[in-house]
Amino acid sequence: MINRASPLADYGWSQFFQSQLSVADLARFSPVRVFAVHRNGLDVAGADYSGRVPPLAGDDDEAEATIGDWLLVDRDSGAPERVLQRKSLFKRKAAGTGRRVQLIAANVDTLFIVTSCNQDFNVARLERYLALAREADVTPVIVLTKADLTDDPRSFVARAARLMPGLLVECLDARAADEAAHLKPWCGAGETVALVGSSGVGKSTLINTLTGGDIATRAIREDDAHGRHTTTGRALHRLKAGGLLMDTPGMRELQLADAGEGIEDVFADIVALAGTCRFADCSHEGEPGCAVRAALEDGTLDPARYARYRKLAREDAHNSAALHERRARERDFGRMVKRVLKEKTGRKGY
Ligand SMILES: Nc1nc2c(ncn2[C@@H]2O[C@H](COP(=O)(O)OP(=O)(O)OP(=O)(O)O)[C@@H](O)[C@H]2O)c(=O)[nH]1
Ligand SMILES: [Mg+2]
Ligand SMILES: [Zn+2]
Repeated sequence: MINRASPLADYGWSQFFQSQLSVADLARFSPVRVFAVHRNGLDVAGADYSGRVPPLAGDDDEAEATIGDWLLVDRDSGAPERVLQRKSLFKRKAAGTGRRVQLIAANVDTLFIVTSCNQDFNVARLERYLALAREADVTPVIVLTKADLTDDPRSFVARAARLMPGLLVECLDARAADEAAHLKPWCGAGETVALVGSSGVGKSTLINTLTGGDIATRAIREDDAHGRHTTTGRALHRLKAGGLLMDTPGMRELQLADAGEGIEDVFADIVALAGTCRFADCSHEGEPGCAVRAALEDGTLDPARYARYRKLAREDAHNSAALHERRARERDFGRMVKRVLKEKTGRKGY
């Protein structure tokens, strides 16, 4: 539960983070939220501390701070102490040949997966976004825009709702404030939302409607001008309903990396079916007693959906394998360095 008495709640602070602080932490550190990440520092803000702090170095990619993170900052020295455990985390395989993980955004509560009531509506793409949301531990909400341009918004809502049991779907005209108000339950004080969706579906329009300004379009242009890989700009914006909107270029480039669990969530029915095949390692390619084949043959499993699942799972396996390989290489290198240092210092008799 959010402590309304605390101005920190306005930045998204909640019991989840509060419970990570010891009495000693409280005496010495202030919690602050990361608003922007620069090469040489982090822009942070909190109830009684705001400014730029040096980046936090870690021996592992995930120890670094990203946008949306909560940090403890030493009230006297201004030095960052540690990143608090995250509620959720978006990450992706970094650009280039190396396959390091790049952190995109932390502590997002809700992901608005935006698509329109027209030919942009694409089940495979939506499933991909759903898997990313589930993998990041973020609640997905499908937002169907351009409801005003179709005669049949209900058929789009029905198709979206079928993607996953219990999935939340909203359908609206993104330009209309009274309709965007349907999204209020996820936009209130203490809440952090992010948006994904292809070009032209109305993300900027919706952001403008939800923030009551034109900051969204401006922020995007600034980011593009500075280059996507250097800075992320100021990426957290205040929503009219009191919450925060996270808008970073990284969100637009999300790929599946280590999203295995997210995929299994979205396709839980297929995973359950595969669990009833006679052989535990069934490849569903013609083994006897294969429940997946049987379901495809009797029409209870849609072959197109099964094909989309296989494609996502293959892509994920490929990304994850490359990732683990790189992590193992880095570990080996670290051990080698330690060994060499030890030998050296040993010889000198230290
Ligand atoms: N009629 C109608 N037009 C909309 C709606 N949402 C967006 N539009 C229009 O669709 C066009 C594209 O909207 P944007 O908000 O720029 O789309 P975007 O998702 O930000 O696109 P990118 O920035 O390229 O990723 C604009 O002309 C909007 O006015 C809607 O719900 N109804
Ligand atoms: Mg836009
Ligand atoms: Zn099988």
